[in-house]
Amino acid sequence: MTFNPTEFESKWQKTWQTESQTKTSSSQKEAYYVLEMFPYPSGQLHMGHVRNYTIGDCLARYKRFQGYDVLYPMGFDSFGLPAENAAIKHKLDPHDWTESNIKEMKNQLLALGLSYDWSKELATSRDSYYKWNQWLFLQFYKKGLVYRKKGYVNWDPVDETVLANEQVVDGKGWRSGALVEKKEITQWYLKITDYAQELLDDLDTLEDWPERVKHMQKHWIGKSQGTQILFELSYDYPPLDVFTTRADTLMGASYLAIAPEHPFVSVLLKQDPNKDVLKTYIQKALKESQINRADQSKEKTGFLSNATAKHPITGETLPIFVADYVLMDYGSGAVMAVPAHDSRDFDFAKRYNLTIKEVIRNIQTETPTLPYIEPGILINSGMFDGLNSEEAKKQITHYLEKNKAGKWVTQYKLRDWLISRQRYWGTPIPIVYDENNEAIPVKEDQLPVLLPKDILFDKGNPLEHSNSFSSVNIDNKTYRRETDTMDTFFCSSWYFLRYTSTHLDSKAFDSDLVNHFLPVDQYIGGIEHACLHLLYARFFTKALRDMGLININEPFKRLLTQGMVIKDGAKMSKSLGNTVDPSSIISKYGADTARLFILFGAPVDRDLDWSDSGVEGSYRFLKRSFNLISDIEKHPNTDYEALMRAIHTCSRDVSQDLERFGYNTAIAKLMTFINVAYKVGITKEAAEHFCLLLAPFAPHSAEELWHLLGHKKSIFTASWPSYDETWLKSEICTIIVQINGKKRAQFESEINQDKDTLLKQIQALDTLKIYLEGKHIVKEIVVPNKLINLVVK
Ligand code: ANZ
Repeated sequence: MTFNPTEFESKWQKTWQTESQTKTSSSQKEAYYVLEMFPYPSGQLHMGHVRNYTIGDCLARYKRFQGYDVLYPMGFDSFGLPAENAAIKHKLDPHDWTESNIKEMKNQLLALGLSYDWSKELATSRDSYYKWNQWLFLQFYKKGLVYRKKGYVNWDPVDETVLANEQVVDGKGWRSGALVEKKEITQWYLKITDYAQELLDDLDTLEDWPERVKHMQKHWIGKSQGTQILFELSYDYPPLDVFTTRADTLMGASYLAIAPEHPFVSVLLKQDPNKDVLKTYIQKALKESQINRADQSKEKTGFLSNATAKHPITGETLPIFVADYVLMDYGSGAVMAVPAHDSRDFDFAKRYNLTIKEVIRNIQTETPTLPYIEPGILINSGMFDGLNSEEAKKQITHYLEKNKAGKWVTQYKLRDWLISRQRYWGTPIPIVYDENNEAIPVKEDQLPVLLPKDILFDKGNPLEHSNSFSSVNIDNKTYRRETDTMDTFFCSSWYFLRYTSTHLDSKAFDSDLVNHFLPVDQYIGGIEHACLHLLYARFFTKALRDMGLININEPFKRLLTQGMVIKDGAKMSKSLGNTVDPSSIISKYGADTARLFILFGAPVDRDLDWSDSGVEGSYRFLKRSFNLISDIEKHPNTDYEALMRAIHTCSRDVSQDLERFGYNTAIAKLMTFINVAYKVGITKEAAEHFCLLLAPFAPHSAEELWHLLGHKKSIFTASWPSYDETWLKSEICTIIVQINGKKRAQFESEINQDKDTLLKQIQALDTLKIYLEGKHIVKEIVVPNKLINLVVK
């Protein structure tokens, strides 16, 4: 027999599909849901995918062996920009382009031997899926979780299109090269902030999530407790509220600063004597990204308005600046500035020659260097002098509350989720507008709102220019359709629910099946999704629970974030030119070699360094296993006990490793077994046992060998082997006995015996009687599991 993986792999892949042994049966058996983050169908699988999916497949196969009813589905996150770019560049229909990529990627996934239940396949760009995006949007709408407001977008004035952040290169449109502007347009938002506190609290229930991911989400939600302070204005305008976590510094406030987008700015733009200067300032500020504006090291600039504010305790008059370092989407978009104790305010005060009043002092410092940003003891603060920062926050807030000038508040950094995209290749938002511009939800029985075909990609949003789409007649009245489509993250926020009942026509999902299979027992994907996708999916789950559609609190019970695949020390990427094409590895060595290398090369959550010699090593191991087991007569067993010890130890260790994602160490143990088997020969039973242990990792080779051993049914219909404890206990070593430095005997003993047990065994040895009778043992020297030297007199 020669080892010819490319031949037998495709044979088994076909058999597995036709026997549909990977189908979820929804039987009485306990359910286990293995899920991997579904790919964008670029058409080309990369090593990151291969790693992600191999890990999942190994788990899914192991769980099936253990008797679970495993749900292991795959689909495609197929809306998004690349299809539109292909349409522009190659004049292809985004739908055709996407479907042909899906086909190609599916073939690659099949070639890896991944055991998906393909009857569950979905693609988010098919109307059978996006219809339910629209239906869900309407449910959110009914619940008050959807609203419209004005927001800023990147606007390419030449292409007349909205750009995603990643399409803005050095401030210019990626395609036109035109200077990108900020444009304020009305857009749709989902109210994720309603769930901020629960999303934060429930992180504690996710015991099997990586700490790192939970930490990132916590930071992203960004809860902070502080004080809202009201400042009366010199203008006829409601008091300006500011958010501060440092109410203790209030007596040191020397000016207020508001964001360029703050509503009060529109008043200043009308009434300020220098409104033209202000206008120019704002135009410039709005061109900057939020990240740049928040950058600590950046020079801070502002516009001094003629409006002033009244200090709520001293009554002092404070100037008001419009300043780009204040962000509109945090707190209230306005701050009280305390230059002595905040670095940004300090820089700003230096630049504009503003009062820097020290009000907090660290007792240890005699001559303080400002800004001093730590807590301390209050000075120059009148009745609050001498208090420490914590106490002062309480007393000052209390004072403000009494005077109706402030209160305790909780702030979150988390913003509502802007889902509008002014693009074609996405889910149309199911809204129409009447002649008064009133938004009216499309009736549920009118879904799906289909994407039109009469589209042109040369300018702007194709949906706006499509005659068949942009206006619609309902009950003899003409309405204008919403032409925004949804952020593709909307699709991925609930696809794991749809998998339970992909082909359901009448509903988004079957609630009973969702409650049966979810939460997902094991979710596997990249750390890059730690915040957005994983947070949105948690939000959807909670919102759908509150609508009574499902009864789970969290979508993903366990989360594994797999490491990256790197080569020559850097992440594999096209731009670095260090990619390895999975298909070329599969056609040269076979899928099992690729899988084995990927799993053996590093612990699943660490980065995996690609190495050609590692791939060859995996290939050699499979070939050695194959040569041994395909011809066991050539390797008759010569030491039954040693073989039994080896296979049962291997069985125990592999089982334990599989329980904790120790895939690399499990494979090392399989390798150890093969080495022993080459020494002591093998039996049919041991060979079968080994095949079962190998099967989750290298399913094709295991299946091929299983059949060569005489089986007619698939190895994947067998159960996971148990190991026999009695073989594990009897791990034996040979102990040499020396008497006064000379070897006099040797005997077998269980490993790791203590000295007294060994002495008893020695005294029972007949051959030693002549050396020991009538003598006195003065000293014993023990080399564990090897030797004992007795000094006798
Ligand atoms: C006065 C003050 C004095 C502040 C001081 C800090 C130090 P965290 O902890 O992240 O919640 N802030 C509030 N809203 C802002 C906005 N829209 N744009 C930029 N900065 C804003 O941060 C809270 C602090 O960030 C607030 O406390 C406020 O500055 C600033 F010695 O108020 B502080």
